[in-house]
Amino acid sequence: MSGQTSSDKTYYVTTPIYYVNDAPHIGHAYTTLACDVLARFKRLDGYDVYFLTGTDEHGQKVEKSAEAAGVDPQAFTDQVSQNFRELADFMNFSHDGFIRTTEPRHAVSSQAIWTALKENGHIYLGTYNGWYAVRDEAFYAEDELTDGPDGKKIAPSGAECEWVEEPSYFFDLSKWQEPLLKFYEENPDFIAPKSRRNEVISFVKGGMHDLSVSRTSFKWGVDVPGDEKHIMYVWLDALTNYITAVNYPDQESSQYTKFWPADLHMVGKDILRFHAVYWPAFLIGAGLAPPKRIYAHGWWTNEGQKISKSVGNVIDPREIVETYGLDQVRYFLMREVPFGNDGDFSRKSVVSRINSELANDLGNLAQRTLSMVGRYCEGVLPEPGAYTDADTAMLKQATAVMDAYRTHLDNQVFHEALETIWQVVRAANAYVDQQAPWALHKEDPARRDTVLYVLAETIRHLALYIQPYMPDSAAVMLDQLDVPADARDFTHVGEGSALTPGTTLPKPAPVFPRFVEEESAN
Ligand code: ME8
Repeated sequence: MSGQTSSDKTYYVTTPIYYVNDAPHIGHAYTTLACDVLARFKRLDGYDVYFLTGTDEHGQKVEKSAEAAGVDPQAFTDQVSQNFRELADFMNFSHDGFIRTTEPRHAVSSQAIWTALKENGHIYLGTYNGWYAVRDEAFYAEDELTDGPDGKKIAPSGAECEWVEEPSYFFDLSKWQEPLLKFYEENPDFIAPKSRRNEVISFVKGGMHDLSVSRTSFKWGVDVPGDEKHIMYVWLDALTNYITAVNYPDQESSQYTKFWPADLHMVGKDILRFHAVYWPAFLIGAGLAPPKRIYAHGWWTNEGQKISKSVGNVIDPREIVETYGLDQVRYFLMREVPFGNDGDFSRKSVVSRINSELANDLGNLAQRTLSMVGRYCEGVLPEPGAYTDADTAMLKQATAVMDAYRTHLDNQVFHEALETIWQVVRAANAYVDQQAPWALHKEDPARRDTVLYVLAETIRHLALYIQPYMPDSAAVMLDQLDVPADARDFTHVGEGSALTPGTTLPKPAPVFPRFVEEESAN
């Protein structure tokens, strides 16, 4: 990636901050999971990581939800924000920070970026006349809308729009076409995947209107400095969370100098425009560095249907975790869909991946290897003899994964990284079948020992690799091989940290049980 400097060993990754008007669902879990995998990977790879998530608590949508619930907006957000923290806990997310936009430090930071934009001549006072969709918290031009039933105007997202006419401050977005196109050109990795980059470029080439960045008709937001009749547009406030969390406006602070610009803002495709167009314009306009990369992933459907509260098919992450197991769900979400594409959540596919890839391929490999160590070697890891070509090839394939793994995750190709790891799993299963240690047991115990040792070393590597995706299961596998806690990061890939022959291993237990459907299910 471009633009990396001497602080190469730091990594700042963020999720969107989620609106508190809704219960957390699988889509939110998905985005944060992807960031969690990256954060865990980078920590294991020696980086100083800051992984941020949080909640977006201002704006008309939240104000209306609070009103509907009959509570004051702050009490409402306190309560609903907690649901997102709980989601993060039970999904085993390893975030370093959880930001809420109603925190006092965030008002300071949002007002500071506003002031910088104003001082740099990018904000002016006018009147906004136009269409606004509360659900999207977004303004739309007339020609983007269609006519819905009852003569309502409908945004491309399907949200209803209302006509807004009020005094407003504007950001001079219309002047940003050339600077942004130049920025995209000079930073070809800024927007990923490529197809999304092309979409953004053609949007910007189409020309942009100035952006209304304040509202006067409701109160739930950050006050505009110097003009308290106005509150800041919720997206300007929301995007600023990424710098609030690293201590902006204190640009001298170690947190800021260490982590800004962020390495990656992970978002869903629905909010790419805000991140890839408005956000770099705001930052550059305020004299700040834009983030290094925005990745817009695809959209989940449920058994082929769009997920929506009104359809009543929202997938509750807690329910699926309780049904299938946490690491199983984490694996499925990262493996099922080529990252970046839309994907379908199908229970049949979940079960199929659990049973074939986790239980059969990886679980069985570990279980049968460790049981043979138990049965044939009294649970003591045997001493290997001289390696054959097949042994060397097996070990080489196991250690060689690391380079490809790094590249895949630097490009956010999560499913390919897993596929690379599973090539080793399949090769190891083929190796067991070919070497047949059970047949060697009587005839050639020395050779049997070598084969079991090579397998144990291969499993050690597999367990190291799967840690970012399935941390708990990986820990159990590493415990079963008696790998010390301080020998589990990626510097321990390779033969320098090979298992010590003669170690007594704990009694193995299956890590990935098969999922058995209830009788009533078909
Ligand atoms: O947009 N499939 O918050 P939000 C995949 N507050 N991902 C999904 C999804 C689905 N079906 N549904 C939601 C906001 N997501 C703003 C963000 S950031 C400065 C402000 C995920 O609660 C996906 O990451 O509506 C999407 O971008 C995000 O949730 C939207 O969350």
